Amino acid sequence: MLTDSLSIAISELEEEQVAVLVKERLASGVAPLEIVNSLQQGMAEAGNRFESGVYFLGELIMCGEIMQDSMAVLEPYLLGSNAEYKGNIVIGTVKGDIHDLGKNIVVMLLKGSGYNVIDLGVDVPIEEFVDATRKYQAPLVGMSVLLTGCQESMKDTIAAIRTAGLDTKILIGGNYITEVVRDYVGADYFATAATDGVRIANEIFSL
Ligand code: B12
Repeated sequence: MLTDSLSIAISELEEEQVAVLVKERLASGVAPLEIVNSLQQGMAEAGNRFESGVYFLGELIMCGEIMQDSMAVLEPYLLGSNAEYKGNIVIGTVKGDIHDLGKNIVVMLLKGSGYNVIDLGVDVPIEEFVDATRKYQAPLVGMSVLLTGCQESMKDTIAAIRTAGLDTKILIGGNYITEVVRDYVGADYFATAATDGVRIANEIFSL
């Protein structure tokens, strides 16, 4: 049961109310990531309604658009300003999956923490991950997945990176990822929140 008014507003697709609440919270000093969390919880509820047949694809699209508008407002607060350069990270949403709102938040936070992020976008073919990892000699590759059906393409992508002999750590993220998924697809780390992704990246780059 949602109790946060912002989570409720986005789950109810109340576009104007979401915009008002995001601005109000920023103005009253609420941390931008806390605002992202509220939005994320509301979107998960919209997803549940979709799953149970209360919402249809149109509502899901609308929900995504409201989130995108909110992120445009939050972006300047999430992108830190003068972090020192730490290194290259390749990131993308795996083949077959076009969800990118969560990945884009991770990209923003990593950039704000000083990383040079090579964002390959969504529905990324296996070879593109392999080629970019090689080209940028990235010590870390991030992969996003929200569709359970795309676990196999994530597994294949990771296998291809390993087979190519590239010396890189692989971090997977998405809201349903667990240790079991990490082990199944052969990744090194997993995260279900963008902030955990940044913490893991910092650990890897300080090794
Ligand atoms: C918005 C949305 C859409 C939008 C996406 C818009 C966009 N540009 O991304 C649209 C309408 C396009 C869409 C389409 C579909 N969707 Co959809 N969608 C959602 C919804 C409601 C919200 C996702 C979201 O953006 N959340 C907000 C962000 C901020 O959260 P997040 O993605 O979890 O990301 C956070 C973390 O997970 C983490 N993270 C994410 N990636 C990464 C990567 C790394 C490296 C790290 C460190 C961290 C990390 O950090 C983020 C911030 O903390 C979810 C519901 C849900 N529970 O997630 C369903 C959901 C994911 N969709 C679902 C489905 C079924 C579909 C469709 C198949 C529907 C259809 N019949 O066509 C299509 C698939 C299209 C495709 N090929 O990919 C299902 C998946 C079910 C399953 N088991 O696979 C869900 C779970 C809904 C449901 N409960 O049924 N969807």
